[in-house]
Amino acid sequence: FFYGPSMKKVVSRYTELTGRMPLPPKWTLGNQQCRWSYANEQQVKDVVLRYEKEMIPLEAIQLDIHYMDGYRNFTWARQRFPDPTKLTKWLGDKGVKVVGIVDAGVKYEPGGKYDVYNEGVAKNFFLKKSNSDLYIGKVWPGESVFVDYTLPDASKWWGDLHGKLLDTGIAGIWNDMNEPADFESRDGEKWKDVVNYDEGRFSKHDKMRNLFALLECKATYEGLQRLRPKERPYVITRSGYAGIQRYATMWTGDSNSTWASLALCLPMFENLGLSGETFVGADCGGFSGRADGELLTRWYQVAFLTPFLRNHHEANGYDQEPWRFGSRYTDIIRKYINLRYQLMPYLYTVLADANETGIPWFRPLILENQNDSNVVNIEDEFLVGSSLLCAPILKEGACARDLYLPEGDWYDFNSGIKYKGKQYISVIAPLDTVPLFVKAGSILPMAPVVQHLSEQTEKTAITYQVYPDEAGKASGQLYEDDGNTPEYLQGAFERSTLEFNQGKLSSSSNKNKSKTSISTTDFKVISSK
Ligand code: NBV
Repeated sequence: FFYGPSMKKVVSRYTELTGRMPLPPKWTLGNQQCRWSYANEQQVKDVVLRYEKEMIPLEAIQLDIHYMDGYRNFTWARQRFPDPTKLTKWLGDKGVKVVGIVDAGVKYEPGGKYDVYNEGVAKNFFLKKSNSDLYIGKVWPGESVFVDYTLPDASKWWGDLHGKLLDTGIAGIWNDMNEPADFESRDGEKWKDVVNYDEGRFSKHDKMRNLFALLECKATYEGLQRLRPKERPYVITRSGYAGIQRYATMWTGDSNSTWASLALCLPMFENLGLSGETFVGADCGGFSGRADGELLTRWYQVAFLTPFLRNHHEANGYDQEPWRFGSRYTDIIRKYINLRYQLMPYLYTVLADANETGIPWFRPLILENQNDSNVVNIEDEFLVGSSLLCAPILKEGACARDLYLPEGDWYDFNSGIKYKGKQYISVIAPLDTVPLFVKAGSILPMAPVVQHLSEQTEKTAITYQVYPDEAGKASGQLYEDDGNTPEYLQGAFERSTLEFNQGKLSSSSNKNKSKTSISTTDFKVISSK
């Protein structure tokens, strides 16, 4: 039982118990692109070149199951990806990282040359039935076996296997199908006879099912830590359990390319955040079915403010990259991805807050306004941190909407118009506009638009947008670190407190406690209209 009484306190205490999200590498906050599947090297290169041509920032390509040889984990299909190291180097030179999928099922291949299967069998690392036979399920590789992650040696072995992928230049791991999914036992009935080691208790699957993905991600995360101790691991998972935030970020699985699915993103992200998992997102544009230009654009107007921003789509021959529906839509999508990169100092600070306190990035209004009965059921607006409020368009054809502004004064980010809070307002929002508001009294640290986050270095000039309250004051925070190593855990970061008063902006930090004034050329005070 977690006593608050504030909701923030409850989330904070809950994550104190189940763990808080370690900071992922900063590049994971950039724009990512995926497809089931980019099936060969040329397709990957073409997509990246098109991103360059369109001048849309791109941080990573996620490779789905077709990069593997016959869906065998930790292998590459050499006929289609002849030289993976050369490919990841080519992409790396363009500032683009590669994330590779790893499925839960391991190809069952007795007498074959698949070393992962052979070793796992020899070492007794795969799950068995009560009669001691291997449990064989059916997934992408056909007949498949699954690791018993409750065996400490099996987990270590699995983690170490990722060296094969890292050696080819893979930067992050995507854990899919880890419910675990099984085409022959979708209800899990067949799994009931599966026995897990479970510290010598030899527990049945009924008790252990929820731990499968958690322990798989733990094994993966710890493997990446051992293999690359100087870099923060990046794992993304489809399934999880209480505490999954310690090991993996998450996306919401196979959503539909529909307006209803887009609308569902908001409560899903909010609930995940309130459950401790802050780094979340959905397949931008939806996974199954067909979006159109309007839906894809409106989806980006939500996704540009979610921690995980990745366009992904199923294997039905229907492309969904940002340029898919023509320049009218591409231009708007670019505008919002650019805005995300501009807001990066603010967003990274919000992420660091989540790491320190457990309070999520993507917040329902009630988390900040617990005593306002008007916000209890609002699930078509959200907050990012406590300063930004977004009321996206979630209905086809809509170019305007009503929304509620909670207590305080709010500046329209687009027009600068200031509104009183605790009231409903109507706003116009043509396709190139998402209703976005900044709470009076806030300061947004901003960075220039870049094509890759690595171009926003420590030397990048941060500028500040100041939104004064009625007394002419504002405050904010800025968190900065190297964005890549775990050294922030040893204090290698700078957290600045920003204060605006009587027309002057000053900053003091954990490194430089005395107040330093910020040059007037580096900040802009938004005057209310
Ligand atoms: O690996 C293929 C897909 C993947 O694209 C998707 O993101 C996952 O959620 N995967 C599911 C398996 C296919 C399910 C139909």
